[in-house]
Amino acid sequence: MKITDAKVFVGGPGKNYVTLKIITDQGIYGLGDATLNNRETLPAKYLQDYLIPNLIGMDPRNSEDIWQFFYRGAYFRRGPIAMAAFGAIDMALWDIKGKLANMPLYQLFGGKSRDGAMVYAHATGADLEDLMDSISQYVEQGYRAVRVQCGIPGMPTASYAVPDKPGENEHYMSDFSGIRPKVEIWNSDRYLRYMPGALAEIRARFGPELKLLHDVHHRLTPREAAEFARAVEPVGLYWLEDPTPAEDQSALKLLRQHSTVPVAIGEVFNSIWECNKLIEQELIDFIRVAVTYAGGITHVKRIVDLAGLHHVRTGFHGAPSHSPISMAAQHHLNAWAPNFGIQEYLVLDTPECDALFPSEHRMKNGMVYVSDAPGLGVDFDESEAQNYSYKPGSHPVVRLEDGTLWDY
Ligand code: GCO
Ligand code: MG
Repeated sequence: MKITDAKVFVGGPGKNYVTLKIITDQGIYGLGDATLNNRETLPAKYLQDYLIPNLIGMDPRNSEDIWQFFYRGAYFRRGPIAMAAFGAIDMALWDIKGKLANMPLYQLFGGKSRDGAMVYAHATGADLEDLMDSISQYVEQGYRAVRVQCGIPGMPTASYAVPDKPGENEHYMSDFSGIRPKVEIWNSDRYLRYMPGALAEIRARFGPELKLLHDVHHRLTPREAAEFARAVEPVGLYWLEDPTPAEDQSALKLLRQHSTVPVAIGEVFNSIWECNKLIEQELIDFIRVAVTYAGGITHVKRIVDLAGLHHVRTGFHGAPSHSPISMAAQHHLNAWAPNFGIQEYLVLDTPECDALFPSEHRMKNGMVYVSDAPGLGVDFDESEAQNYSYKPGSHPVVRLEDGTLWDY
């Protein structure tokens, strides 16, 4: 069996999804997602210029050897661009393998460990009351877990993932108004004074059963993160996400000494070498990697297995920048993983997105039910794809009030 061709498409409804299609001499094809939010053209170019010319003629069944060939063979390896490109190839090869076996991928991993996988929604508000309304809407839709973010009184601009005005639905993933990022102003003192009380009010309003999550988005120092974690302890958070900038694997030691609040980290990691110490030293409770830019199923499965040895559960990244292809790969891993925790689910389930990526994976009452179709169980309509093209977008950058650049 041989790979005869591979194509890359960039674009989608409101997002620049990077979709890879690998075609074989037996009429079977596989799909992969290489979307690196706001840097989408780079993994696409890496695939087109370097990886695809090598891929043609390879046997798609040797997904492990192909992964090693690209990773070890790159010499300058790792990094989000390369790992997103390898990841897309890997997903597509697993898709082909599943189709050859005529089995859904979760069967190839070891079968189902659960019927449905719990997901969380992202509730956001310009202020606390606006956030309360957003949480209520998700609770009414049947979600059992909600991540909560709101504006901070006195903060000069809106902060991470919150709208400027109540009632606005903030599309915080990409600003398509131009390539130069908008600037958000941040003040950790105001956040530390306000947010613990706001979380306590949310808990009081919604009661003990609703799982509450909160994302700090890398903005606190280790000492501040420890103070915050201790202050929110009575709220009983399901998780505290990215309390410190994620590259420092020792930063969470101080937090651990002062609090038992569960910590989730890893959406920016692209290899096991960025989280092995965090996992082995049991400094985290949830690992947030995504198959999209952490090297695909082959590499993420290794991280999941290491995590399982250390009581660390999965909480894969699922921001709207992931296409339904990588989300499908995660649905299969979530169905199988013995140490599954929760799945972020912010997919834009619009009719346009469903037309571009038809699939039988279903979300109901805050749970995802994996498809039984062979392979990934998601398709890609190339004629629909002709309606979309690449649009440059950016994340905001963050500065302190005196102008110092801070972590977004
Ligand atoms: C999340 C993330 C995202 C990131 C985004 C950047 O937890 O969903 O923090 O919101 O900001 O993925 O592209
Ligand atoms: Mg996050």
